[in-house]
Amino acid sequence: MRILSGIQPSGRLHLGNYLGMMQPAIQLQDEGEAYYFIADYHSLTTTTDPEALRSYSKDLALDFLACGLDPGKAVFFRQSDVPEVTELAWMLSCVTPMGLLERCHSFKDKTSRGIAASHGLFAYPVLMAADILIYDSDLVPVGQDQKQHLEVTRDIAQKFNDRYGDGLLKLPTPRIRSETAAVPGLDGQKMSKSYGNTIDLFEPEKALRKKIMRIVTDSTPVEAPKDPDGSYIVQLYQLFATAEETAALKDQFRAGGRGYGDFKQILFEKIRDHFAGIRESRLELENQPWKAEEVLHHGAHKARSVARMTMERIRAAVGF
Ligand code: AQP
Repeated sequence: MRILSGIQPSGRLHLGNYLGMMQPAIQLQDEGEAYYFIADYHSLTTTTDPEALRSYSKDLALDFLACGLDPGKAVFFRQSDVPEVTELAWMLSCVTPMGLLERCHSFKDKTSRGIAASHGLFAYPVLMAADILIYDSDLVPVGQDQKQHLEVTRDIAQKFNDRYGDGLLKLPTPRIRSETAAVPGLDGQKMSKSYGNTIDLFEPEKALRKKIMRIVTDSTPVEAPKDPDGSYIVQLYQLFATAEETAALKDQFRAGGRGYGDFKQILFEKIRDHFAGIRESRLELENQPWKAEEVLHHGAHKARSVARMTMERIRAAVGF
């Protein structure tokens, strides 16, 4: 089984990215041939500063390794080190109906928030399809927000196969872990870089605490009982706590007598402790930047050789 996933270097890694994609992907590296990549072509749709892009890419490589990506098990590479993927994207574009892309929520959502409506942003799902299809991927671990793009990938692959030959491209299956499919941000909307509501994994401790203190709550007074079910504090806490710990926190909400500040402090300590080991590994890796470069170099070589083989088959099929 081949597993594939990617993440854009368009900002700092946040809890949504980690729980929705990175952690499940890393767990899956034991179950098949894993291909994980830094989606730098994709991030050109939103990241316009070259220095920022370079720095985010470097950070993401360290993040992945610190979080447990094992280069002995997974092929880890930069998307732009496999330029064949852009050739496949063009070929896929030629079988993709405009209507299919026009229906994509992500484009409408991003342009409604002021991101320039470039052709790249519109055609993003086609490049994503190429990313997946060029490696004959079976399984794609992603968050809920990518479900529609996976459906588009399957539609495009089917159209390509209908035109050029059955079985040419493999139809992938998404793997969406229900508990972490849409991690809420500070304001309860989906945690997202472009909503400015993220909690970043590698934020310094003081900044992390400050962020958590900004989680939106209602104005119930300290002494009054509080509803745990609608609380974003509880929603985030349960992602890191045991069932018993979550039940105990909910009881404290219902009992009254404690303010939201206390509960935020409990959440802060939980997150801080949960990531203590990962943060330490990240610091060690920062001092050995060549390690990540080496891993990416080897990964690019392996990924590119697979992509080239696919493209030989595809180029012949379209009549080149
Ligand atoms: N809040 C989230 N909950 C669960 N999964 C999430 N993902 C992102 N946010 C959440 C998953 O992270 C992976 C990487 O996605 P990406 O590189 O496309 O980043 P993104 O979706 O663009 O992340 P953002 O922060 O949401 O960025 P913008 O602001 O650009 O939309 C994907 O698998 C995604 O599902």
